[in-house]
Amino acid sequence: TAACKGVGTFISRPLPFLLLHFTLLKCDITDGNVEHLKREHSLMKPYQGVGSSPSSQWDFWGSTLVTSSYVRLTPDERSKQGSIWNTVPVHLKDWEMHVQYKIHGSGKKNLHGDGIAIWYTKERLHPGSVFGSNAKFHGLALFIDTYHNDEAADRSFPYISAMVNNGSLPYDHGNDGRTSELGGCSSEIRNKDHDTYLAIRYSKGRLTVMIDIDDKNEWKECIDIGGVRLPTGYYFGASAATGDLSDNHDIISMKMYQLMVEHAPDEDSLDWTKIEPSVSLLKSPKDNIDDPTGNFRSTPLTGWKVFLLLLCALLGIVVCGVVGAVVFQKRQERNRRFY
Ligand SMILES: [Ca+2]
Repeated sequence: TAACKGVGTFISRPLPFLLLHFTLLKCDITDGNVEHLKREHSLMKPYQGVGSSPSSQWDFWGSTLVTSSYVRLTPDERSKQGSIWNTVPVHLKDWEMHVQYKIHGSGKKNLHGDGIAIWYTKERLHPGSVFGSNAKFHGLALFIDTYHNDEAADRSFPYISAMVNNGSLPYDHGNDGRTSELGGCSSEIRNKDHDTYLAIRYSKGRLTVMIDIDDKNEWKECIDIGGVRLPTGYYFGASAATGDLSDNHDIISMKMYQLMVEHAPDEDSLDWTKIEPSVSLLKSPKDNIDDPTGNFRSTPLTGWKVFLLLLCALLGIVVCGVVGAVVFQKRQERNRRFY
């Protein structure tokens, strides 16, 4: 069916990818995507030419160290800041970014910090106070926050959260960005023996963040919100910072996939570079699915769905029939006894 046409294309993929994508590509998440790796927006081993040549597609800054097997944004040392940025603006309307990373260090529980931020922003290579980058950014940020700044808050760390900003809202480091976050989840991502993964999907106004921390090739949902508006023409990046407490903040890869999604002609003719980053929080993501103006189109009833509905209805009728018959029989028996 049209709603599930992406699935077939993954069969030919290597197994880890097949499994990763399979769980993400449930037909109810988006209405049919074929993914393509976009090399110009991807950062992969052995990171050839990163930062050193004029034709390089990634720049780095600060404490960032590029080796042949990882990009270390900060070492496990105090007061470091580093970032890495794609030099090519993204002109895709629907995309999925997979980040493979590792946060590790000698600090024991609650004695490590501060974390990594993944960015899709107008600004690039703009150092600042938010995980090494600009606080009043334009666009999307995803924070992998390993240190509990606001101890009064009732949540466990590390905590992953998302924020959309039009440049007007500063991220508040003191309360771990709680006042500006759109959603998030706690996740034990530190000091794992294996790499950890994060997938950020943006399609038709819906932002979905999935995590894979157990090395089992299974995505777990962390964030799913609708009504998110992001322009094209922004840049992907990653940054990290340490303070009094520290960690190694390593990016292993950032892989960007184009999602093949159809848009209405009037939507397509808009100048997507002019969109101002925003979120309409008036509706829940679930409401978005049937919203004709919204950014997420409802999936038509496909063959197997109709079949399931009919099956349920049929089962219902059979169950009612059986129960009815049993009740009727019991009554008859009772009546007979009294006669
Ligand atoms: Ca924090």
